[in-house]
Amino acid sequence: MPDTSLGKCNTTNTAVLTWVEEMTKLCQPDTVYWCDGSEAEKEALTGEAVQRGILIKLNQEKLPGCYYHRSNPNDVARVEDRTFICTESKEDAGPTNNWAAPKEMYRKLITVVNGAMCGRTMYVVPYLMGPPGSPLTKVGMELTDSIYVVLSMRVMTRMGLAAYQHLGDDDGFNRGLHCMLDLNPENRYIAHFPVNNAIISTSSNYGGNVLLGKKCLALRIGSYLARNEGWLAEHMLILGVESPTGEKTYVAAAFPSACGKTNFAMMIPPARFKGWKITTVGDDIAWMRPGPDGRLYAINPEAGYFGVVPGTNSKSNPNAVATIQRDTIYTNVALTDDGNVWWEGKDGDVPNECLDWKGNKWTPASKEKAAHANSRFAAPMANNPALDALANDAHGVPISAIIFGGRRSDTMPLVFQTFNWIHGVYVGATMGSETTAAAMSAVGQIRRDPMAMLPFCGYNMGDFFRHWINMIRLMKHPPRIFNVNWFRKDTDGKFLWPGFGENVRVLKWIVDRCNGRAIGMETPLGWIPAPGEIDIQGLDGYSADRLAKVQDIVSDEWRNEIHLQDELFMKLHSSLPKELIYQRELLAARL
Ligand code: GTP
Ligand code: SPV
Ligand code: MN
Repeated sequence: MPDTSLGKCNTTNTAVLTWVEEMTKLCQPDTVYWCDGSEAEKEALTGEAVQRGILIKLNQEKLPGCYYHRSNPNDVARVEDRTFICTESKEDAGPTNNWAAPKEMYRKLITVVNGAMCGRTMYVVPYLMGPPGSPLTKVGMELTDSIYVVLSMRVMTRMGLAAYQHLGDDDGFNRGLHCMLDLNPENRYIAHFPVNNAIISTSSNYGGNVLLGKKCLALRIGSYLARNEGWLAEHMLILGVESPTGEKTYVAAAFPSACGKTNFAMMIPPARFKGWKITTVGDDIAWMRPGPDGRLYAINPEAGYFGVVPGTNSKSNPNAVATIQRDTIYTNVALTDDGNVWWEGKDGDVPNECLDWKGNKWTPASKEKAAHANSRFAAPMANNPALDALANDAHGVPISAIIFGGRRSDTMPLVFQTFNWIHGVYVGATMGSETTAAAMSAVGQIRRDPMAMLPFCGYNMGDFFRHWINMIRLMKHPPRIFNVNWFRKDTDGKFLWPGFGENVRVLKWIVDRCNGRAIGMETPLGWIPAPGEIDIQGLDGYSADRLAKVQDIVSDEWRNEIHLQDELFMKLHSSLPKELIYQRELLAARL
């Protein structure tokens, strides 16, 4: 018997009811479907998506519960130039964000979404960012006319009735409205209203633009709330390191989009590191607040991974390969004729023929890639064989180290430890990285991406640095701050460091430093490993010479680097904390 309660109104919260009614009047959907997060609902909506061609059912023997989706080719990544922070004054959004006055943006978007759901269904999606019962957890409501968004939110968040339980009679939930429209990029807006805890997203159906719990709520609105409430909302993975003696250390790391967070968070140590185990708390977002013991505690507000697919294989990321074997939505990879998926860098043979991410015939002779460079999997974190035991813990995990790192072919050494908190804030604030396919813009250009938050900070970046500096007052035992770079290249353009699972060699040094073991060596940049402190045994053909190259501090490169920081510092001049200018002068003097 079909479940007749599916889709019916399922809350008595008057704030929710009133708001849904208002939005229904505005968007004029034919039907309003209230989601409850149940299995029956998943089955019904998946069936409908397949029937309407929104999802393609993959080979269920090979990939049980897995589905395939293709985006409109004009809609395959976040759109930073169409993303807006709408605050009363432009200064509150700051010079690194697109700004619009809330009144004007509301006026414009009301025209855009007026009647936008005519002939369509509006899904009411209640969700939690964070484990139920955590003091950090936030409730979001997303109204969307995209069944793909509903099914993805189900994977990526704790979606369903649990959100109403957490909310009770309160009206403190994020109001998110998503209208697909016709995907015309000219009507594409990702608009945030931090003061109203509201988001409106139009004319896109892709990832970070439309899964409103992720970048919009957990980072842009989240960072705004975090500043007001005394915590940190960061673009960081969270992992646990277990040593052979059973010592457990938790680490959070900020790398920009498509710069290695998922890979680092799920890494499997090489044979040489027998007895070491890495466990994943989160792969993209960390919410962190000081605990009563003076340490910084982190939760992962998400429930799934929205990961970069190309390059994922049993050598680079075996845990990810295991995670995406079931209950996964694949977007913009290639499709083989036996209902399987393929991408550049997948295990096994290259297919003789398949359909590329646009649905066109592809062969190994084709000029273009079969999978889009920013093709993604959405997989439940519960599938991860290395999921940390505390990944769902309401209190979160105590963070011993924070790691910053960009994608840099030169200048930045493999690893160094900053001298203290404020020096660490300076290193994070001045981070540079080469741009990637995760955003619709040129790829491979160096830009300043402070703390990997350039596209995600919901207020003035200078005030964000101030907030970071102030956080030290709330922590008796602050995390140590490190910087890494997996992407330095030699003169032949080859990576100087093997990366992936071998990164545990660097991580071990970081853990040793946190736990008072490694001695280190002082340099102008900070503390680096003393000779022998990074174990390179068992690294095929790797020499101490190559390690020295990846750690080299080249003065010309650093002169240029300090100079490159000008751009950001000038841009932020009116809000930049003076302490950071002082840190820069100290660095210049040391060099
Ligand atoms: P977002 O989901 O966009 O936030 O990305 P992410 O930071 O999680 O990046 P991810 O782990 O998906 O890595 C992106 C790409 O970086 C991979 O496809 C790899 O090609 C590359 N990568 C990741 N880790 C390493 C590494 O240690 N060394 C090298 N050379 N490349 C790496
Ligand atoms: C990123 O770009 O940092 C991502 C992918 O994690 S998206 O969800 O599209 O933002
Ligand atoms: Mn990300």
